[in-house]
Amino acid sequence: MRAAHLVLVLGDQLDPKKGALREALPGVDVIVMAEVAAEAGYVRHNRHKIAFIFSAMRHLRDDLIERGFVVDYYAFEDGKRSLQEAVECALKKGAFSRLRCCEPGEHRLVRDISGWQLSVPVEIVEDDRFLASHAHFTAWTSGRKQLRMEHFYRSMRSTFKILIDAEGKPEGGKWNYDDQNRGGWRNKDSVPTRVQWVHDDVTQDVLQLVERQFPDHPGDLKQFYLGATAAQAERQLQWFIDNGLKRFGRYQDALAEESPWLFHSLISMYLNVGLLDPLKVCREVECAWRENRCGLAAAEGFIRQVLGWREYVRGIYWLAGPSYADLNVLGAQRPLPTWFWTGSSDMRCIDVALRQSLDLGYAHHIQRLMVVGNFALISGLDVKQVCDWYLAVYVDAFEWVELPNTLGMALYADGGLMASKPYAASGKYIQRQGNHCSSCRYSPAKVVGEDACPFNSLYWHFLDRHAEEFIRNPRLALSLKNWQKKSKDEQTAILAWAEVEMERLTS
Ligand code: FAD
Ligand code: DLZ
Ligand code: SF4
Repeated sequence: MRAAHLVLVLGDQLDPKKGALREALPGVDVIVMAEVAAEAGYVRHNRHKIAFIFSAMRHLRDDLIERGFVVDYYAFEDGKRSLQEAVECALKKGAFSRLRCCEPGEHRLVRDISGWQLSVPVEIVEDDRFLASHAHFTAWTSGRKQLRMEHFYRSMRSTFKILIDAEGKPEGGKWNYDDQNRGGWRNKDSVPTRVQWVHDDVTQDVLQLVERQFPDHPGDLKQFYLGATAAQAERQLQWFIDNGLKRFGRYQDALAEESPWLFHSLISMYLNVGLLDPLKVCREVECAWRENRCGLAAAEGFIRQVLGWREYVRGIYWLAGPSYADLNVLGAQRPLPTWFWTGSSDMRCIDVALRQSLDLGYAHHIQRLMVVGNFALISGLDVKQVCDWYLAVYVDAFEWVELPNTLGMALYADGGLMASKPYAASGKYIQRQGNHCSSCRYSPAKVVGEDACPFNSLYWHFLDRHAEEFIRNPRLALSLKNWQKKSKDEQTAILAWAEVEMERLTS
């Protein structure tokens, strides 16, 4: 029998068969888990996120104890301020040959943990909750001029044989059915009611704790809607496959007044903390298609998100290194408006997205990218402040996934490492994708004037002020041409109005 290890399990590493737990021995090793102020407070995390993580941690603790492990668990009100403090306290309680820990999902914590001076050595094992290991992603990047998601996604489909036919070709003859996934919301379909959980005593205790301890954080816990166990996460996935998947593709990019989640899966938070396994998720969705329970465009559209985007952004985060967070190639420096914390901008699409983000910790992809992110991009909001806001408000936000999506995809602050063009759009796009504009005080058809949709003038201002940087990008040629076709007088009026709007909306 080998010497005992102290095994540190972080709040987003809750798969009992993976990470540092994979080789843990019941009856020999001791597991340490800690709810600590440093992790709960490094940004103003949404209360849903803190409650979800604490409750899921406590459920895993109970599960591990049932499997025969000793778990040294520090609850928030035990007062341990940092993970290091909890680990030092746990080390004093036994004789351990080392501390084992799975690689955290943030450079900040990797740096911290690697620097701990403890009475035993620290061993950090690779995070095997992802399909593409660091070596896999690095090998894929080798010799490539551009690191486009689509190419990575195709290689992942082939490697894991997902939606691949007997001859090794993509099912249906095409890799990507994105052209069928852009429907707007016209109120023609009814949105199914979501799974409602009856929260057990563990979750009820945590909800009260979070109300008590985090009064200044966003999040309306009266609406707490998350499960906290792998079984609940699996039920959410099954619910989605039965009720959402069929229409997921068609309405993937839709924006609706009626529902925060439309036909989206609501599984990102479970995947990100280890309550769901990404490969299993992809296989179950593939299986639903093979059994004729959804169309190919829906299954492919969904699998692309999990097998493609999710693994790709993680690869980019680790490849780019800690300095990625400092990039700001467009020099965006306007302070984040205070209404990001209240949802009172007076722009209907933005306020709907902000309020659900603050109250529930959830917004779907198009709200994050084309509504909130688009506004931040075209009005030149400070990149760091925007990224911190995204890291704080969303239940599923961990830096490895939040940063590339926000800094790279939404804000184009990495100059195109991730996105082949900035995701900038005028009010017309938002109008086409949904029904917010009909209840807005602004008109998406107007560019200048008190009732003009602010997205319109800001969009042209963005293109104009960065024209030199964008001129060589073929994907922006048409937009720039449309701008240049306008008369000088019109351009002057639009630019002047955009400046008035930027000042008013961001001061
Ligand atoms: P669905 O729409 O049902 O998609 C299915 C799954 O695909 C998601 O659960 C998620 O695991 C995966 N996925 C889809 N798109 C992406 C993507 N671009 N990157 C990574 N995974 C993806 N996702 C996070 O998990 N955490 C974040 O902090 C986060 N921040 C984002 C910030 C911005 C600016 C943008 C544009 C996107 C961000 N995303 C983030 C990606 C995506 O918006 C969320 O994963 C998705 O909205 C979660 O809701 P869902 O589970 O209902 O997803
Ligand atoms: C996000 C988070 C929060 C809110 N609280 C804790 C905690 O109290 N204890 C813990 O171990 N982990 C927590 N986490 C998750 C960590 O911050 C996470 O491991 C890093 O963000 C790296 O992904
Ligand atoms: Fe948003 Fe403009 Fe439409 Fe108002 S008019 S909802 S601000 S896109």
